[in-house]
Order: sequence, then C-alpha cells, then structure tokens
Amino acid sequence: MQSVRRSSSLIQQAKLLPRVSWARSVWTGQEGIQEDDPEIYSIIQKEKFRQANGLELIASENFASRAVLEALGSCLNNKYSEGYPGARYYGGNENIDVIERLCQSRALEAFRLDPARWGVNVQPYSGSPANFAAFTALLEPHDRIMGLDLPDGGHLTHGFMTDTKRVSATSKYFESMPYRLNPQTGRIDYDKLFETARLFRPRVIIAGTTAYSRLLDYKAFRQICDEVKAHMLADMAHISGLVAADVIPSPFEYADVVTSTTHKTLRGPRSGLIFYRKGVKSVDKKTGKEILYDYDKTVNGAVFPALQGGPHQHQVAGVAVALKQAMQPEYRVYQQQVLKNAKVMSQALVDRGYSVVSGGTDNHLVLIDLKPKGTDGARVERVLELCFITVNKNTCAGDKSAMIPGGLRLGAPALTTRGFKESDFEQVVALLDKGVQLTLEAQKTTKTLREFKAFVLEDDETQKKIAALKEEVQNFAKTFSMPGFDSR
Ligand code: DSN
Repeated sequence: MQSVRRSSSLIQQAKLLPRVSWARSVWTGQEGIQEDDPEIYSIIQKEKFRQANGLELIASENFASRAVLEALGSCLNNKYSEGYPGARYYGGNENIDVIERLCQSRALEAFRLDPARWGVNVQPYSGSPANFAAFTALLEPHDRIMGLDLPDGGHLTHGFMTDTKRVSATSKYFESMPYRLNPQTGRIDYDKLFETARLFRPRVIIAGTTAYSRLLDYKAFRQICDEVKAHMLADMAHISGLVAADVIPSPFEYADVVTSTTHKTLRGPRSGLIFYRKGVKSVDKKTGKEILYDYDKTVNGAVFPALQGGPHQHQVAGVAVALKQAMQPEYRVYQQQVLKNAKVMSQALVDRGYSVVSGGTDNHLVLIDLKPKGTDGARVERVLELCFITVNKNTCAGDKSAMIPGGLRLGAPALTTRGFKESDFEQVVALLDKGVQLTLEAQKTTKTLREFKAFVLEDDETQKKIAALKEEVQNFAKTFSMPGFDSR
C-alpha cells in the first residue's frame, strides 16, 4: 500500500515537471548555443543588434576584439589554478602557468615598467576586487584612507559613505575621508586635499577617478602622500588604455601601487590588475641597510588566499591578448583618436549650450551638467536609451541623488573603436541633442520620474518622435564596422 501511494505521488510530481524533449538522441556537449539554449541565443542576438545599431557612449565601455572574446570563450574556463605560476594547489597547470606568466610580462611591458622595480598581479576578477585587494594589502582594519568623493567623480570603492550610511565596503572596514573638487573650477582641490590629509593622517590616498575629465596631478599626490606618510594608490581603471599608449601622463612615476580594470579604454576582457613597486625602497641613513618594498608579499597574499579563490584564467588569457594589442602602433593611433574625439564631443556640446563640467576634457570622457538645461541625467538617459543612444546618468559635484542626478557622462572609447572620427562625433552630439530636446518636451506634463517614464512609453506623439530618432540613430550607427562578432 505504502509503495503504491509513493509511486502515485511520484507520478503526480512528474506531471508538474517541465516536459523534456527526448527527440534529441544524446547530449554531447558539442551542440552550439543556438541548438542547446535557443532562449539565451536569441537574447545574445538581440544584444548584438543593440550594440551594432546603437551609439555606445558609456565612458567605461568598449568593444573587445574577436581574439579577446575567443580567449574568454575558450577551454581555459574549465581550469582551476589556485595559487601562482609554479606553485598551484591543483595539477594540470602547465599551460595555465605559461599564460599567466605571459600576461604578467606583457602587463609590465605594455606600461614600460622594469620587472626589477615593478611586479603585477593579473588575477583580480575586476576593478572593485582589485581595489579591495590593494586595500587589504596596504591597510589594517579601520585604517584611514582618502579618495575622491563619489558625487565629485570618484569610485564607490574609494570609500563612499553618506550622512547616514557607509555604502562601500571600503568605508565599512576602513575609515574613509573624501576629498572633493573645487566648485569654481570643477577640478580636484589639491590644497584642500593637503589640508585635510594633514589633519586626517590617512595611510592610503587614492589618485583615481571614474567621472573626471581632467588629468591627475600625480606629482602633487606624491608630495601629499610623502608629507603624511601615506601609500599612494593610483586607480587608473578608466585611463589605462591612454596610459599604455603613452598619450597621457602615467601614474607609475609616482605611485606605490596601481590598480586597473582591463575592459575600459584598455579594450580587453572584464578583469583587473594590481601593479606594485618592488626592490629597494630606501637606504637606512644610519646603518646603510637597504629597505625593500614588501608589496610583493602583501599584494599577492591579499588577492590569494585572502580574498579570491581560483583565478579566471580565460580572463587572464584575454587580458594577455589585449595587452599584446596595446603594444601595437595602431593602438597608439586609436588612443590619440579617442582624445581627439572626446575634445570634439566636448566642444560640440558647449557650442549647443551645454554646461560641460570643468569646461572641457583632457581624456576620454565628458561630464555634462543638465540642470542648467532644465532636466536631469535620469530622464535624458531613459529617452536616449529608447533611441538607441547609450549613456549613463551621473552625479555632478553637489548632486544629492545618484538615481536622479543632474549629470550625464559621455565617453569616446567605444565609438572610436568602431572607426568614428571627429565629424562623426559632431553628428553624435547632434543626435544626442535631439534626444535632450525630446526629453524637455516630454517632461512638461509629468512630475515624477516614474510618471515621466510611463509617459514616454504611452504618449503617441512622443513615441513617434522617439521612433524617428531611433531610426536616424540606427541608420547612422550601422554604417560603422563592429569588431568582435558578426553583426550583419
Ligand atoms: N568603473 C565604473 C564606471 O566608471 O562605469 C563602474 O564601476
């Protein structure tokens, strides 16, 4: 009786399970994604269409090459390799060791670093883990750090907190004090940073930004760090491609430790790097004894075993591929074009009456403050997204909300990879401006952001205008080449 009851309940359960098609004879693992998972395949196809037919202006994005994507989608994904080359906790790493060492040596070469003076860890999964590993290496819990405040263009991981909340883990586990921009110039206020650092006595000062269009004064950071006996950590995530191409100043002359992502201007896969000084730090005046940097031990120990497990060696291989590309002459030409395009974009925006933070750009991005135009980053981002122009809303100094900030951040790297030149960027700004005009028109009848978002989807007149602009954008964008994958 018991077994009959059990089996009938099993039959009932089986009826609730999704139907499995047994038409396919045997699964081999050789099926392509189109066959194996049509649902995910079709979403990827849609994303390819979006990327190829849209205008990608997110300053931290880029289009990786086919070679990089091939490394990412390779069998290297399958391998565990906890540890470091030559000292792994798993067997079978003879090829992985070669890849990781090659990635390390290319990373040093790409940034023109002497292997006797600099080391690099290529295992961080991305920029935020790289930064947290660097803090773990340099600090004890509750030690003090200073970074550029998030609303002023710093990164979350540089220690963001509000009046009521420690938002970033950096501010939870360490004591963070922000430095800010000079409101008059829109540039970092180094005098104020120095004054605050002398009072706060941080152990680390971060020279790094995520929405700042000017060059950093690394020498000034170094002087302040020396004065207060802090480590100088440069986070070059946004600008590392420009640094590799030697078209803007490098932080390596002054910094102790340098972190980076690898997928922004650098144009590799999503991953992270930590460079650190090694060798002789100083010579003791009394004893004449050499004092060595110990970052080698602390940085590598922080990444593994302190924070991470098995490194993502498919990413490491992709980074190695991207670094090789970064040493080719055409890469320098690309980065020079990024700078030219960003400048043209900035000027075209100024010409159309936009308020560009700090008045211009020296790097790959432009930050505009939309408040003087009578709108905000959230509304404009939504309308542009519907028109296939991809941007991100961004705080400008003084903004209180990150969800409805006043600014918009625009970057040149991705479209420059697709071959956009100066006149194309003028056209991009003209299209973007149409989107802003459309936003101003559409926001007249609504109050809240939620109402606005519903209105732009429901109002016939607005929908027609969005469709027309989207068509114009797509017709323009699709004429440019698309690296990495077949888009036609
Ligand atoms: N790196 C940030 C950006 O600039 O988009 C995101 O973490």
